[in-house]
Amino acid sequence: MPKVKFMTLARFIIEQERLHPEATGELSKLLHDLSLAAKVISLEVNKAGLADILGFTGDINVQGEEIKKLDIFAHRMLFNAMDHGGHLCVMASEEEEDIIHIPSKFRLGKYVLLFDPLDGSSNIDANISIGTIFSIYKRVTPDNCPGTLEDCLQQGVKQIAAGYIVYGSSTIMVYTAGDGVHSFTLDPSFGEFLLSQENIKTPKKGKIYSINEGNYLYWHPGLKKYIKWLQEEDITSERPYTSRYIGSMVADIHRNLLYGGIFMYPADSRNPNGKLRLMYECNPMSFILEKAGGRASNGKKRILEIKPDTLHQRTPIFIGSEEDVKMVEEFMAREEIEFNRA
Ligand code: AHM
Ligand code: MG
Repeated sequence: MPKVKFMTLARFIIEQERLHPEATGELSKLLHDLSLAAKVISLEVNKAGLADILGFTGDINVQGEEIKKLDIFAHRMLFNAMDHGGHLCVMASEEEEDIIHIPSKFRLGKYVLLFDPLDGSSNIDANISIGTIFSIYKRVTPDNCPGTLEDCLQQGVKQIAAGYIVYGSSTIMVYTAGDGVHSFTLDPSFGEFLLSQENIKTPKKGKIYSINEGNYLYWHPGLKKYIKWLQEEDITSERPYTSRYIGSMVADIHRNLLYGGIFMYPADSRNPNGKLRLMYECNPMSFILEKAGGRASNGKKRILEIKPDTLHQRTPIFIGSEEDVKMVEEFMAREEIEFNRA
């Protein structure tokens, strides 16, 4: 009989902790609580299509309860799973304008959690994969008071851990606590995340590019040339590339992490800062990709080195295989010079 490594997420986290004798176990508990929230969100995402069939399309259900949009549900679920563990001092979410305070009894923890509860939620009605993204920092303010905005506005390089959950044909959680990137697949029959890939490394170069080409007209000239270059035939550099774009960042980046390639959400003449959010979308995804051997930049500088000013600020992003990201940076830098000379 082949030997199967039956490793639950809970057991894996404990075993990782043993490798670090200085660990207090608090980060492990945070990851565990996050996985619990992910299981409940996953169940709800799977039922999303039934909302119409069962007639739950209004704001009130048959019990007289308010029916929440799925992204609000995911936001509340994460808050409820994370607010009373005692390991956090503050949270922030895409769904809340300001930082989220932790109830007074539990708010002296040493960690900070930022999350996008349900990214790509405009895809829900079409049954397309969506995801949750999270980012964890150590607090920078004194630990005898509640966390502040300063604790949330740290550079991405300071992340202690980051991860995402993709709700696709199966539910997969990918995380790194700095030591490697690992993925776990949810077994729906007994509700456990099981180790599916340990120490994921993304290919140094891929053959896939992912970008919303509908915005072509508004792109930087260097980016236009890069995309055209990807489409040309050249056997030595394995061109033309293949285009794959779901429009759901977690799913697009997850695929490229495994197969190699580049995901781009650039700035353009209509949106000079791009679309995606630095603190809870780009930073955690960049931390994961870098830990898997990839690269992530805003076209000029490493995403993880951007100094944040506000909680919901946006940034252009080019993320994926190292050689591919370097190549688009080169194209844009070259064009910038010509652009400036003109
Ligand atoms: P959201 O945070 O409102 O869900 O938007 C983020 C999503 C990403 O998942 C995806 O990469 C991007 O928006 C797609 O945008 P576009 O439709 O402009 O291509
Ligand atoms: Mg989002």
